Amino acid sequence: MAKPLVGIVMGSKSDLDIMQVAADVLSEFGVEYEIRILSAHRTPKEATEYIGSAKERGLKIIIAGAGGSAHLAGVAAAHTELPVLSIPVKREGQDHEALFSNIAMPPGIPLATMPENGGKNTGLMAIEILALSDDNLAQKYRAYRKKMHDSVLADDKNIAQA
Ligand code: RP5
Repeated sequence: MAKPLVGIVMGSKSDLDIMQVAADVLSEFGVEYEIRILSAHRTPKEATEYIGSAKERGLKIIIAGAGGSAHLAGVAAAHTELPVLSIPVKREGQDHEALFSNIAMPPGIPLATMPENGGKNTGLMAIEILALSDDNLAQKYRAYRKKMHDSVLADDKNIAQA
């Protein structure tokens, strides 16, 4: 089995439905990943140990997701030189606090904040980054984009003929 390249970490089991979407994208492209539940607040030592050792364990990207104050992604960015992609988790009835928290990082510690609940595009962004140094993955990604392109043109043709 290939070594995991992406670490997916979330603050709570309740974030899993959102984070699983990113994991499924990685699976679709055959990219191995780790998936963990580690909280910046409830398990701070374990969370920072996991993130702090990610690079030497061979991971290339961290995807971190949390809701509410959503400190996990920012804390992750502070503990690694790897790119960290954040998914702000937003539930019904909540405001945009997770998103606002994640875009308010101090200069010097970058965090790539993706859309609220944006599991799919976050998974695809990880694929784009990994594809920069993996021709096989780049080819798969090109095919994915072409399929999407062709499907829109097929829809267009159908609607024009209706
Ligand atoms: C955050 O608080 C978690 O990431 C989750 O989005 C939210 C609620 O957590 P639970 O109370 O459902 O465990 O830290």
